[in-house]
Amino acid sequence: MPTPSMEDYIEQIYMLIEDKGYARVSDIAEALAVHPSSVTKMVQKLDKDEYLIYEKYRGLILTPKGKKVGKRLVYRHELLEQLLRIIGVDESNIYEDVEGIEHHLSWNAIDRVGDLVQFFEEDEKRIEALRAIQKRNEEEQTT
Ligand SMILES: [Mn+2]
Repeated sequence: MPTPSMEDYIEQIYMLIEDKGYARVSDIAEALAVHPSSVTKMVQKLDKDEYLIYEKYRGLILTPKGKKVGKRLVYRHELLEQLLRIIGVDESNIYEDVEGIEHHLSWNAIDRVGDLVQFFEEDEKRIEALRAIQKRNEEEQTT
């Protein structure tokens, strides 16, 4: 099982490769706001754990295991963003909130969040009903 920090790296590397076709140490460092030497260290660990293959001058590629995990991590992040958006969390909080919770939910909980997002998306009226409750609560707070 990857640690939260390993998950952040695998997630970023997967997204970089999806976007640009490659993931350089410098790009990963920038995306995660960490020092390149930390990236090198982590990439070596991820290589040892068979999530990727790292060759100093040739860059890195994800193994099938790394791709599978990366895909799930990106899905999890996007799903949690969808959830927070649906429940009406301010857009400016969404990214950081997801970064704060994503590593701490079981895959079982993620699957159930998936059901909940689907529940709202299948019928616009359900979102409207939630918004009505939120409006009522806000009005109660200000009176
Ligand atoms: Mn994330």
